[in-house]
Amino acid sequence: MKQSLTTAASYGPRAALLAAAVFHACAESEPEAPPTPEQPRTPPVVAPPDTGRVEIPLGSVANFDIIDDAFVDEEGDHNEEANASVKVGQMVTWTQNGNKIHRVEFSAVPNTVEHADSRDLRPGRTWEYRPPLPGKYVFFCRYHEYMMDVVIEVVEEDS
Ligand SMILES: [Cu+2]
Repeated sequence: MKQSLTTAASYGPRAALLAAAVFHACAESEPEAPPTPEQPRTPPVVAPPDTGRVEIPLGSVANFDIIDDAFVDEEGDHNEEANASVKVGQMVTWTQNGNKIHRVEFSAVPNTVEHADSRDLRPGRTWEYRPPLPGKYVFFCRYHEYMMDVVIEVVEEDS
């Protein structure tokens, strides 16, 4: 009994070392799996230059930047000083570069025009709107009372 215990003890560590050595050798000689035809690599996505700003949607004619806590027009004017002038059907956009949630709503639109609403705009989102009729459109942020009275003048398409 004593003999077999001694034998086991003397073989034990050696066996463990051997196993470790074999495992190590295997791990080192394991070749890197080459990409197979069955698993094609995803083509690289061409990312726009990272300016840290939300990209203005293609086709935008007038954009309002949303920051905390203002709408900023393309001249850099804020809130009630901000404005834009577009033609009927042209695309007006908003880029959400703030950290809060904002929500664009119209407080004044021409008669018969529906009061549009962006719903919640989280940071990084954009919203676009095409005024359907000429006239004066006024928008504000539902969540921030200091973000208000921004005017969009909309004129006939051919004027
Ligand atoms: Cu807001």
